[in-house]
Amino acid sequence: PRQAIAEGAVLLRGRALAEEANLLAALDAVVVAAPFRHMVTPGGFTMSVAMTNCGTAGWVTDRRGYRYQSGDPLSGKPWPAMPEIFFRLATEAAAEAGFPGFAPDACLINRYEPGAKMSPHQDKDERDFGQPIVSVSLGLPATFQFGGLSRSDKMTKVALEHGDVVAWGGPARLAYHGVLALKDGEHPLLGRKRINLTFRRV
Ligand code: MD3
Ligand code: FE
Repeated sequence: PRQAIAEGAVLLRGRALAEEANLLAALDAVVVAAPFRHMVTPGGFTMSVAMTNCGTAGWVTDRRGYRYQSGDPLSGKPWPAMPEIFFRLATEAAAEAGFPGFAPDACLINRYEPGAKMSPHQDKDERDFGQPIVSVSLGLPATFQFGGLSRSDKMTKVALEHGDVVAWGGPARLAYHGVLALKDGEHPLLGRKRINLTFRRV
């Protein structure tokens, strides 16, 4: 089922479920090579969401700013390659959502434990806002919120569950969005956490 949740934002409920075992195995391999860490924002705050990356570029933040870089600052080595199963899911889901030709080079992996949240922000560290963003939710459900192009625009909430895939493009690409504090719970495959894979062309 394909559901428009805003202009340019398409929710594919359960789209990742058929591949859940393969996705989790690939995720484990990435995390062995590049462990999750809590990054620090330019303002000096440690993020409650733990992050890592795979692909030829990875998103990082530190006291110097936000950017994409080819290497993991923890190891000094390149980020792990994007697993084929990740790339295929992202490109196929994008095409189904109306964004053919999407070829992500970066996958940011966010880990939420109970209480972790992401305050409303825009994704604007990429060069071409004509490219969509694809996100895959795994594990515990979260309340996602998105608004308009201005921080003060009213926000709409949507529950994102294990296996849901969302493509954000067109007029939704620069929308403010965030994730409310994760409620505690136990997911049969992932335990007490939520994982979000965010695919981008940077
Ligand atoms: C809507 N992550 O990493 S993914 C992020 O669930 C981020 O971890 C959230 O926001 C998470 O930057 C949300 C969904 C998402 C990603 C990008 C968007 C929604 C978006 C860009 C524009 C509008
Ligand atoms: Fe974002």
